[in-house]
Amino acid sequence: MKKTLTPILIFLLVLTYGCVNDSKEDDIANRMDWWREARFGMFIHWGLYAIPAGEWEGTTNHAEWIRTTAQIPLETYDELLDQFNPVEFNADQWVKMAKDAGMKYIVITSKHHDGFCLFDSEYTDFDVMSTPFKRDILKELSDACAGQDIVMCWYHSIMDWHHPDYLPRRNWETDRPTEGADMDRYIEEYLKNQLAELTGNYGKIGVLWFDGEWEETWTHERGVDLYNYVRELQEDIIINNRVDKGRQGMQGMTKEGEFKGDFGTPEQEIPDTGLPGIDWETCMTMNNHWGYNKYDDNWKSSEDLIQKLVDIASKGGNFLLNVGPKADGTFPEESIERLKAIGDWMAIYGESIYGTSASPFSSLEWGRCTKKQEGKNTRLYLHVFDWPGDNNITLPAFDNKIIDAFIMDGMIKTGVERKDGQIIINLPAEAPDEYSSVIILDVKGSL
Ligand code: H79
Repeated sequence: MKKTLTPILIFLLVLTYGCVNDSKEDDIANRMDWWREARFGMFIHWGLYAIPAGEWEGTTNHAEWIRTTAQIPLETYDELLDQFNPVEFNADQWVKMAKDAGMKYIVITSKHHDGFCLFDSEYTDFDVMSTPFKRDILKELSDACAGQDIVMCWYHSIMDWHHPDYLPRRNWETDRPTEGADMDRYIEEYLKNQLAELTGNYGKIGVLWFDGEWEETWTHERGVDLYNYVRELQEDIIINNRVDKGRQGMQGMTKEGEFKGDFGTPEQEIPDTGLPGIDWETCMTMNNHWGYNKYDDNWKSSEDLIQKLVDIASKGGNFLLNVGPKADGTFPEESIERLKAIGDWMAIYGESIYGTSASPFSSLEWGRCTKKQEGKNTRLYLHVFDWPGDNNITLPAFDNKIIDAFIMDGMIKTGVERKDGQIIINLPAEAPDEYSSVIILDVKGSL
């Protein structure tokens, strides 16, 4: 009896394990679905630091780090509270600007390293309710996002230069004694309670984007615990890899090993190649600063930003593009112009970005490629950055049968032929788009 049952039991055990495993992977895929489809989001860095606008006692290279880069004593920094009154702030307008740019989600600083909270928190007075403005900015934004079908997400700094229990202090801070400070209490009674507020009071949240995890007080164990805690608060929430200690510097991908985090976070850089099966998001500024700096005029061109979005999509990543609003509650004019230009491009070419996956070609001298599986066939989007003088572009050889080629703007059919193994697509003399024109190539099967 025993002999005959054992193999059956083992078989059943293996079967159950297989099913459990599969369903776990399905859950992850399902919860990442909207994010993988979205490809493009807006980062917003806003807080008290918008008031000095990058300038402190004659130096002008500051932004959201100003309290540390200008070594401002806590008491002095606290005085900014009385000046925070962004009367021009209009949540619907902000969300509309993101939506019109083709962005699908917004990640805003609920709290940056300075500790100031843009929301009404029960656990601190260092929040927007202590300013003359007295309006919960995150409430207004999350309502606006819900109304315009944009996913609301929070950037929440682990590092905190304001809370008395957070350790370590900055090495130049001599007026804030560490006696009695308790990092565990900071986590259990402050950080976690605020995360409960942020996931409890504003509807469904898409992403929790942690930062400041590199400090020596933040450990792998604390990262795992925080990840599990947040996932219990909202089970479908997506959490970046800066919750744990696995980030590889500014390059941002997660190191090998048992590190938590649903996606990698390259900062101010784009990986050389995509990494199959790995979710990642490049976050980047339009000029040199995250928070508003009125002296920073090193703006990337609209063409550069559009081509960066395409480059990232062609490597299977997301693009989180930053805006640093001014203290009056408006976006810098330069940011508005760039969002509009990107939006005009996305209105025509959005389908070549949303829900696409990485290029099947390793490199293309004239631009980039994104692709979409459509039933049994594959649609390739060929993004031509450098319009050729000889009226055609060449693709490396592949065996799939070619169905058709189109100029995407207007879906105008164009010629395509195979020659010496390569695929040659005919193009009109003039580029249809000044930034990046897209040619669609439909082929049989998968690539
Ligand atoms: O919120 C924006 C910046 O304020 C914040 N992240 C973006 C999204 C940021 N914090 N620090 N930095 C950017 C640059 C600091 C990098 C370093 Fe490190 C921290 C260098 C050494 C410690 C992390 C760990 C990167 C390299 C090693």
